[in-house]
Amino acid sequence: MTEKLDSRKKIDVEDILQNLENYTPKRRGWTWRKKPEGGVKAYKFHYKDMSEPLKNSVPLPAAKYFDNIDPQPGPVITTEIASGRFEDDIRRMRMAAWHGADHIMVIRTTGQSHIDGLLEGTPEGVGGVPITRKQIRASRKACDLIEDEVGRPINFHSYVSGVAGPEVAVLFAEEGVNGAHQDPQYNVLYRNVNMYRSFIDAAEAKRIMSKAKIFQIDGAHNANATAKEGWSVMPELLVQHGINSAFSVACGMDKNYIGLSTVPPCAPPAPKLWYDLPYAVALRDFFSEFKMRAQQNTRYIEADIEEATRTHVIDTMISALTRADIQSTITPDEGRNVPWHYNNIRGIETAKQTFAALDGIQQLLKIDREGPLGTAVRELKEKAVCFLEEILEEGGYFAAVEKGFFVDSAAYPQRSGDGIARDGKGGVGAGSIIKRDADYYAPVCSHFGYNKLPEGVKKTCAPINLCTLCDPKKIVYIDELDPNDSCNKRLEKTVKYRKENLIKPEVEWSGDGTVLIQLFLPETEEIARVAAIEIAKKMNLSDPEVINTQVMHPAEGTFVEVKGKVGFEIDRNTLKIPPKEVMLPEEEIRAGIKKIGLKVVAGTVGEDEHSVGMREILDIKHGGIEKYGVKYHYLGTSVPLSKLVDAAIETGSHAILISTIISHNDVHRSAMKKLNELCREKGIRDKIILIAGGTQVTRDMAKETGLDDCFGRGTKGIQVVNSMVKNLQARKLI
Ligand code: Z98
Repeated sequence: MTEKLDSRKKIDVEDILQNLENYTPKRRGWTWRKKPEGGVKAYKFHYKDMSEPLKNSVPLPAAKYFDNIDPQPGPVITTEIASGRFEDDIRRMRMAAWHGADHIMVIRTTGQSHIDGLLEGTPEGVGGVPITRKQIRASRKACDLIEDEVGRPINFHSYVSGVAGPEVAVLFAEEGVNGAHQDPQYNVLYRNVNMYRSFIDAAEAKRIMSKAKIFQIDGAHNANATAKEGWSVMPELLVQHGINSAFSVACGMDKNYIGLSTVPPCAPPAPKLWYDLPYAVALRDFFSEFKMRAQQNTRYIEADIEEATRTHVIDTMISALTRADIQSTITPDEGRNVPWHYNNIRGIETAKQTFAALDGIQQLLKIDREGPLGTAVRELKEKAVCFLEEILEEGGYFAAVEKGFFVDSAAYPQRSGDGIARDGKGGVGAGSIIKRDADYYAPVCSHFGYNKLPEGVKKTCAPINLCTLCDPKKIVYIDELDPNDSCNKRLEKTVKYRKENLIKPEVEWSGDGTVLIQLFLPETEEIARVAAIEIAKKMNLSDPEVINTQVMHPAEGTFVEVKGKVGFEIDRNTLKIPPKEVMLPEEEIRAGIKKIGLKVVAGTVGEDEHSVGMREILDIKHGGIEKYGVKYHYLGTSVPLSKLVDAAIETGSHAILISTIISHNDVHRSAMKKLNELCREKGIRDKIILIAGGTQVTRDMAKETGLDDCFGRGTKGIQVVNSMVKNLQARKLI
């Protein structure tokens, strides 16, 4: 039984599945990040709005220049995980948590919202995971371990909307799910669930969620994702938020647990800020007592990851400039038709980097309400109020839905007549509402509405000796119902990739073999698409599919991304892994160089006129050794070895760096050996460091040629100074 995760080992999914029938979550209810008063100090910086750092995490790539700090934004960061196999999602959750996600939403499988009851077992899903007790319990159990590993609670989340809303809410309350989407309007508009049934179910579900401290996210953002012009429905979005929030409060929910799902409704190339900023401000004015769960605009995302990232950055800036309690991250994977889990990580990184960069923005910049922004905010609010008044005049919410008030593409008060109209007598679950009898009594807690307790009964569930919410031991755990469509069967097939020595690339599922190739073809888009598939086939990729193209020029060429699958595996045991070089901290390197006043002579040796590689290693530009304080004498190209040695003696240098590129007849090897011999002859070998570099040079040549170190293609100045300082330390010269 895994008690604690080991960061050097993969999470053991089979082990998580052991003894699930007796597992109860360690923690229940939603949690926010902790923002220390007075901000957070990290490296040489003082962050104003950041939250407590993690115990274990993967920082942003540039963090290595800043002592590897990993500042964590104030808002909770969401990622959406949905591969169709929960056993694979568990590994994704761990990676996401290490990058800074603490709200993990699991999208459920297509069509589950139409099923009037609970699913059991762990069948494979399409477009998401079938949400079942086993799937939730195993995922929450994994989250319990992961949150200990990273040192911050993880909020696990899925959906309570749909015809089985109340049943799902009970399931979530029992299993310690921390957040859920719940909005009856979502059922009505997008899933055609009967409108009356939806609101009755919602009352019940919200009551249960409320008692379990499950954070609620509404569904208003779906209108700007569905409407023809997302930005034109802004007043309606405010109204939809208002309806769900007011209804939730009426059902007994605490406002701190009610989140508005808000998306900046416009996207570039439109002048986005003129729509999105007034909208963000109006929303936060109206709903100041509620939590804001901001999400990037997905309405206009297609398959281009860079475009999605740019929009994400701007949308996150709007959050930072106004307010977000939760920032959701999403990627263009819907357009690509595959959940590329590493894109989840990229989305999390985008939010983390943007919040770090914009830390304290509200102390530097103020929203100017005097100018056009104020006018636009006021206009939006007025339109939202008029929209609500019109709903009342028409006979209320249900009448307005019947008349197609919602998701009408025109900017209110205009109407295009293309809204989503629903029949009050129709939809999934129509005719299923039954009035409670006068003696109606349900012996369960968190129940909404009329409930006639028998005489003398104070606690509702006392006559049945407690309900499942009061006594979790009463929960009936059902394992797999279909032994074939089960995680056990699927895990058997992938064990070789997870626990044994076979390696296969994966994107969606363990061992799926999926890879993405990026190529440029000097052809028109039409030709490039077809040619790219042929190229992928010649590379032996199966099921090749173009997932993105970008015209570089209509005639000159096209960038294409193709996904496909490889059929082979690599045996880890056959790989020769070079020993990992441990680099000294940059501060230590600089201090060592300063202490000795490190000087070197350098030159390209033999008949060699190539000097670019050597100059890159020397010059401060592009991070050469000069950057770290090393002084150098560059003697030029085709320098005789003896001249280098003499120059080293004359200048009192500590090292000689030679570059050799031409390698016919192994001249590079003989030059390297000769340098060592010359230094010995002159009696300076024990005082001087000898290093060679070049395109044909490899690390292991040092031993063979008697030099101190050798470097090949792609070497950076830091590696050379690291080597020199280590060498000086070993010789006790510093
Ligand atoms: C998000 N990217 O909000 P189905 N209920 C509500 C929803 O908004 C959604 C569902 C249920 C979005 C995710 N939202 C999309 C209020 C979906 C989903 O019917 O099982 O697909 O329920 O983060």
